[in-house]
Amino acid sequence: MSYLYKLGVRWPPLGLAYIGAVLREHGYEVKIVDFDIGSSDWNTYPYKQFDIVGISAETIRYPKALQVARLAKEQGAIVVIGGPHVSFFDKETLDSGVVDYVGRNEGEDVMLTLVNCLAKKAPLNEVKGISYLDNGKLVRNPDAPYIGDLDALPFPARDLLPLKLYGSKLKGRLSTSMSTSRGCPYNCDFCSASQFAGVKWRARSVESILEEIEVVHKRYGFNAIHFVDDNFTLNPERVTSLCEEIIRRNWDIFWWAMSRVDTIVNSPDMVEVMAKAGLKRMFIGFESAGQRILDVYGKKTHVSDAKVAMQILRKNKVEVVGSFIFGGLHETKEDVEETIRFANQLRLDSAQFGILTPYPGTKLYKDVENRLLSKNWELYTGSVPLTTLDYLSSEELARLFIKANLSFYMRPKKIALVTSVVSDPAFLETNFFAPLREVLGKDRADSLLGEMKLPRILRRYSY
Ligand code: B12
Ligand code: SF4
Repeated sequence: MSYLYKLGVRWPPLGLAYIGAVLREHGYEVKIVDFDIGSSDWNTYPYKQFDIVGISAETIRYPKALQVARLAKEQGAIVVIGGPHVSFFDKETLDSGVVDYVGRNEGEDVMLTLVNCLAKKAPLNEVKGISYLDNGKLVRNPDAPYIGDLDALPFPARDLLPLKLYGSKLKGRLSTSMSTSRGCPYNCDFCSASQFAGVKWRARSVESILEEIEVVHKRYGFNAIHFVDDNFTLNPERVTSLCEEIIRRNWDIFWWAMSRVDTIVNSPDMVEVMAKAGLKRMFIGFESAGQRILDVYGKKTHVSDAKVAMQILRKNKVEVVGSFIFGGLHETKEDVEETIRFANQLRLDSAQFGILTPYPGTKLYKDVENRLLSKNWELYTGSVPLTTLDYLSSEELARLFIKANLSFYMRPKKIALVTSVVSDPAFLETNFFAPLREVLGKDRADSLLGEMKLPRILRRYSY
């Protein structure tokens, strides 16, 4: 369980729900099982009831996905796996010997074509976007084209999921997730969004989004929505039209979205109408206080925009979750400390500090492949040092990561969050102490945690 799950950030697997909807539309019987929510019996699950088992895996869950694949294959199912990890590591995935097909990138068309071919026992060379082994030799069919018209997709099959069990809340209201666009033109070095979903941003029409909001709001009874688009605000006109229509229809919904500082600064009017239409919280990737570092990350934003964006959001009473990354190859202790101070000065409602993590498919991954400290994918959570850096040791980086979190959250208004995390020793052990020991070795990790003079509540659980 990731710390986000622990904090109640739990959203349904929309990717599987989209694929499920498409397969069902074409007459196939589909079941979705989420082993994070509802059923945790992955190791005793009767996979033999399915002809085909499709598994979704990002990096952290990839090792567990292979365990599930092994069981499904042992029970005679055809195993297909997809998602943002395996799309870039098809060979490694197939070499595991427990996966029959990797579906690369967007899965709806790929999975449907594959399932159609398997059902007809037709040759697979025409199925775009899959990789498989033929007599031990990797066959990587050409990429499937990105889905051009997202409006043509059915809405995710939410009825196949235990929706209410996810329990994510926004300002006290039970919320669920929705996706209104795919792709990202910015191609930041540390993020795989542009490689995975393309640099061309593809957006659904306002009408299609309104129709889905209506279903989620009226049929499923959710009064809050998390928009998971990487760049919800990329086209301010689209957002403004959507918001005006939500206001006109008098829908009482709260919502959350992700954006960049530049769009906020360039479109204050858009923020105003978003707030009127129910926007309550925004996730913004500030990433760093150093312009040089933002430039190295290829983020294409200006540090000077951060405070202006905050003023605009504050004025409209929108809460802000700021994301910060440190551990760039050439970052110094002073650089990181400047980012920590910056995060504390921005008057954010919450902050997510991440250690720069090389996810497959990113430019960063290629740059640091020969500096990796571990390829245990379960450690790729963003809280563990995973590369050697020019000016910071792994201990220093881990120390700065702890300091960043404590300096931000050990304040009277924020302390509840720290308490909820540290009051669970098993959780801290699994998510923080054990990974640090694995990467640094026991002695170095224990000496770091001892030396950190963590507040009593943390120290009590650190050994
Ligand atoms: C919502 C979200 C979350 C939610 C959980 C979502 C969930 N249950 O799925 C929360 C907030 C909990 C979360 C947490 C984290 N997330 Co997140 N998250 C997202 C986000 C923004 C949207 C996911 C989504 O719904 N997409 C929309 C659907 C339609 O797309 P999809 O899920 O990719 O599915 C498509 C394809 O992947 C494919 N596919 C998927 N499954 C399958 C299966 C088969 C068989 C086939 C053929 C195809 C296929 O077809 C689907 C339909 O086209 C994505 C970014 C993004 N835009 O996708 C990041 C993303 C998935 N997260 C990411 C990361 C790094 C994290 C964290 C590590 C962040 C952190 N530091 O804490 C944690 C780890 C959580 C954990 N697993 O323990 C990375 C993953 C990179 C990687 N290689 O692993 C992403 C890609 C962001 C990014 N661009 O870097 N996340
Ligand atoms: S970090 Fe944001 S802006 Fe940069 S590529 Fe990823 S989704 Fe796009």
